Amino acid sequence: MSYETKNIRNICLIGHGNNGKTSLAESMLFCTGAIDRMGKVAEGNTVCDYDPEETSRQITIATSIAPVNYNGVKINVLDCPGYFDFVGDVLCALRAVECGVIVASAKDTAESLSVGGQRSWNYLKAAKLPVMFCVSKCNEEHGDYFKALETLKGKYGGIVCPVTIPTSDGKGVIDLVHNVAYITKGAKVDKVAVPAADAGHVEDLRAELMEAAAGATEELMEKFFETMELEEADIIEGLKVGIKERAVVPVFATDAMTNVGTVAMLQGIADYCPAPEAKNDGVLGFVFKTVSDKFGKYSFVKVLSGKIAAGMSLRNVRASSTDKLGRMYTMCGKKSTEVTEACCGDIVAIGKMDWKTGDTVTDSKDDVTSPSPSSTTPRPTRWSSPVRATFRSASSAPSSRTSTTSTPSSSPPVSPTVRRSRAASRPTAATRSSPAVPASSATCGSASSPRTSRTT
Ligand SMILES: Nc1nc2c(ncn2[C@@H]2O[C@H](COP(=O)(O)OP(=O)(O)O)[C@@H](O)[C@H]2O)c(=O)[nH]1
Ligand SMILES: [Mg+2]
Repeated sequence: MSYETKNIRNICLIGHGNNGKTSLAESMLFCTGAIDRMGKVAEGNTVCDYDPEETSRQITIATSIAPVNYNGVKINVLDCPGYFDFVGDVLCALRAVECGVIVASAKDTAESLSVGGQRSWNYLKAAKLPVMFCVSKCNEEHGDYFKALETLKGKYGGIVCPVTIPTSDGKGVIDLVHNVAYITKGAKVDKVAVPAADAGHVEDLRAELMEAAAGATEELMEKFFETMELEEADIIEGLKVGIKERAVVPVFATDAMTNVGTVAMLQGIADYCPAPEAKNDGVLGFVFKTVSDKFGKYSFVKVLSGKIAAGMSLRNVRASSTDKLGRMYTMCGKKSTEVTEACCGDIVAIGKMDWKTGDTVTDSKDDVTSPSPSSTTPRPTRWSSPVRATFRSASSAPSSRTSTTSTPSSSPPVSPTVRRSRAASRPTAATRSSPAVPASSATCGSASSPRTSRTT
């Protein structure tokens, strides 16, 4: 199936380990029919945690990609590791997405939002990427969505606003924008009227949402002040603009185990997440991840301009070599499906290329410059977690993998906004840009992961 740029969304799931990112990706695949049986992390059979190290430890070690086709929109979901030993892979993922979804647990709210959540927030802020929150495990015992929401508001202020909330009976979620409930039965979802038991609460939260959406533009604010209400189309417009500008941070409720809230969240991503920028200035791609394992060697490329098609030859700017492309694939975890093209904004895996993470590839003979690193990058600090200790002692891999190489360079993930503004200041039209190449790009997403232990 071929897509247009306007129908592509690239998001990453980040946040504290164990908060439910991999399970949410699995639920997204299940609810959209990409898989007919839902795997479980504890059983080692999820799409995204496929490496033996991951299945045995029941944690995500390297970023996996799950393309989710939701009503004609291709949502490339990048499921990132939660433990910061593997932060290199998280930073690589940030360079390929237009929005970061921080997954926070409705259970153990304080813990799940403190370390991992705050770090994720800092990374997204430095990358100037829009943020969404997903409060997971809403149906788990002691899971409390509203407590998590209050904690988020306390930490990040009034820009945080709920878009979906759980129904009081735990059977679904209420979409506050459209004022409907999504009641979940297995993979199926019924859209019904808001249950009477939740109606009063919903009214208050909708008023809050309207106010947040109104703040996105002056025009919407004026409309809002006239009637103290906004129409549905205006709320949507306000959310889209506000999210893109990081002036609104929406919060979604999910429970991956029961698939509650998953479809409503996919709808929200399709509706409010920015699509990649559509550029047609020759072919330009950025290698944000390289994997070499028993399943094959793949270079994961984000298409920044034009279209990458099978049979093309592209010039690797770093290596000054022109290479004929190997076979192209859409990857879903470890499963590869051959494709013949990838449109601007999409992510494609290209087999058997001698490329490295951080490389820029192009069809142009002109110089392609990479913007210099911004000084705003958060430098990931050393983080000693129990996992690291376990990992070191249990793994046959050299300990250097987790000690220094998972701490990437000081170069940042560069957001499209930064790229655009930098591109605008460049002197010649012929010069095109790609995200910054980290000073130690060869380490980005590499040595921290056994799955990508031969990553270059
Ligand atoms: N009850 C419940 N458990 C969940 C949910 N999401 C994840 N879990 C469990 O929480 C644990 C960690 O989930 P995982 O998806 O690996 O979290 P990640 O580290 O953020 O990717 C696993 O045992 C999951 O089965 C949820 O929505 N509800
Ligand atoms: Mg995971």
